[in-house]
Amino acid sequence: MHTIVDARVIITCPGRNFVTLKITTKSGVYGLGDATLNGRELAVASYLTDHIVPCLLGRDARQIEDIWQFFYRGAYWRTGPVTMTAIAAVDVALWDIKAKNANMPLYDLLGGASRTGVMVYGHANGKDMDETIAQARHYKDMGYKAIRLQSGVPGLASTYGVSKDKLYYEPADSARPTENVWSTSKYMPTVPKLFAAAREALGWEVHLLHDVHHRLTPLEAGRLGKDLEPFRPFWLEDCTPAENQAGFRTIRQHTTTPLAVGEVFNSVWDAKQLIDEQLIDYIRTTIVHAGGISHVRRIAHLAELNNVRTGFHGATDLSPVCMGAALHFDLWVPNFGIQEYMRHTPETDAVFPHAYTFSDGYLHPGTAPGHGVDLDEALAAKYPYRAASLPVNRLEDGTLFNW
Ligand code: KDG
Ligand code: MG
Repeated sequence: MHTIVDARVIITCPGRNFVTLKITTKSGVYGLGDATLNGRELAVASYLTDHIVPCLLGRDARQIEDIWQFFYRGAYWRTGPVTMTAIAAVDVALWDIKAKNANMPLYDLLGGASRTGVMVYGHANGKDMDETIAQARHYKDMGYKAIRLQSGVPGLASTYGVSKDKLYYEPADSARPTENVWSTSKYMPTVPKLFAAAREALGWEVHLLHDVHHRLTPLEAGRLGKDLEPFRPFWLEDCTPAENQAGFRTIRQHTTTPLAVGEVFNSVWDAKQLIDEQLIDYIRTTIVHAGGISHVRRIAHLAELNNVRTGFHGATDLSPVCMGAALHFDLWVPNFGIQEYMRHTPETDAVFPHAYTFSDGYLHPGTAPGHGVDLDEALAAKYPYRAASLPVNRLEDGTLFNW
């Protein structure tokens, strides 16, 4: 009855590419897991189809932990975004099945609701400060309690993270990567000005966030954090690349602005020093890119011991399946901080009918058994895969840059 009899990868592009794993058991119950890795969708699809599915068929779907360990420890080549995204898809699909069999919403199976809703933040983007503030007002009017502010930088033609879309966020804009130009000296003074204007326009009740997208050195990040302190930011995100975790000690020595990191992490090992030494305040590692619920749960527990809260990545390139699973996790996890929420297009929402709802700045995962997100396969088949890459950055002298 619990034997896995089918596991299939479904790729669809209702505006952007999404990869979904569908696992079915002998009794006919199925579960869905997101396997989308922006710009590398086909690599994960191949990893699943060629290496995981043949080992999954015939296993007992109830043995989530053993299956997770098999694919993690048994792979020899451990961790990495492609591997961990593929493992996450299996893990989330199996949790979905377990919760459906138990006739429980996933959050109940995890330990029950710890809060009535999940506070989310959206992105206010603008080509300049005025446009960003106008967009932030719009989010506030929609009920958002937290808003990320990103603005174009005078003198730079385009800036990563400042998308033309307003409610969605899609930086993968062409098959071959677009090349943006970056200047730290042009960027640095713009952010405190933006925050000063935002406090003036929006008041002090609303939480304000900013994403640096890994563009600064630790010392520069410390300076930016200090410059932002008077405006009480909720967090400063990805202010420096985190491969060198010790670099965050420098930032901590210079600022009390809370720090958020981890959307590109795929394992607890990427964050261990940051969390152990309390060098960050929010861990952003997502369920889809870090081995699923089984592994992110370990990261969250380690974080809890060190006063670090969760703040999961939730841009438009994470599918509704990931969002559904994340919201169940968020509703349960004791050390929840905030959840990013950039919406999906109506086409995507139609392909992935879901139980989660937004109201007054909070999302709720709904009470449907499982994670509450489904996939309309017939509709999905109408949107074939389209290659799209994330941009790269160069400095003004042409140096390829991405710290
Ligand atoms: O795929 C990459 C995007 O999801 C990323 O640029 C989004 O930085 C991001 C964010 O914080 O949402
Ligand atoms: Mg980010």
